[in-house]
Amino acid sequence: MEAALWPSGPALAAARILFLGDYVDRGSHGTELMAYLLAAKLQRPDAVLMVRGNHETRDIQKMFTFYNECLAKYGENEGLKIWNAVNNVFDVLPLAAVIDDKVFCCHGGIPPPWVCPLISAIDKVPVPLTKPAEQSSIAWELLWNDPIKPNKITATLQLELSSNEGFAANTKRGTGHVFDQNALDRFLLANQLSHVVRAHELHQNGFMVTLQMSASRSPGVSVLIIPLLWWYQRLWRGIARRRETEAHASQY
Ligand SMILES: [Mn+2]
Repeated sequence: MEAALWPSGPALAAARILFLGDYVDRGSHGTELMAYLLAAKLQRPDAVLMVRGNHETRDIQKMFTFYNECLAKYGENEGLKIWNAVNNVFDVLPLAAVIDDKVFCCHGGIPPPWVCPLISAIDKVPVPLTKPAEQSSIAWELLWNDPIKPNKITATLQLELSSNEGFAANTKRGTGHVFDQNALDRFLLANQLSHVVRAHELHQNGFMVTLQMSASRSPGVSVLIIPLLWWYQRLWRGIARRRETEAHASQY
């Protein structure tokens, strides 16, 4: 990914790029990263695509770092304006994307069927969505959910999963749900999809396959975890390096 994107940057890369959220609260360069991504988006709106993550919400940023980052960098007045302006963008970001009618992408995970029977229901989530927790349970599930690996399922959890169509309370996060293989299979079948790609968890290797398709279905991968945090950090380090090089060159 880095080799394909970095030489030209997202705006000129010979690909369309879908970012999967959590652009802020991840280090001290949230404002710079957003300026960079939005500049790329303005240059090539059709090729730079962004979905919303759970950190693209005001309450979370106040609990984490982005709110204070804006105020510390730009002062109480301008900082608040900038923070609000960035969040006004977050309020209208899509919550999910489908690639080639087959690959479902979101930040957290699939929503339970009693909240979202078919993915067409996502189109009815209000826009702008200023308070996802209060305004839309579909949005909240897409932002927060996690898959659970079979080897992490205890007997108690299995009972809860079995009686809730493969979903159980997400105790690690304190909100949203975890979902199992059965939930994933039902979701893919109901929506005629082949894969789910999501973010929300960091993996040092760059990605991780969490759940495989059931043997009765076509072989392949059904959930991928893409650690965008890792890539954003590399992206930002790359920008910083390039600036240093340019600053160095301009001295001579
Ligand atoms: Mn997240």
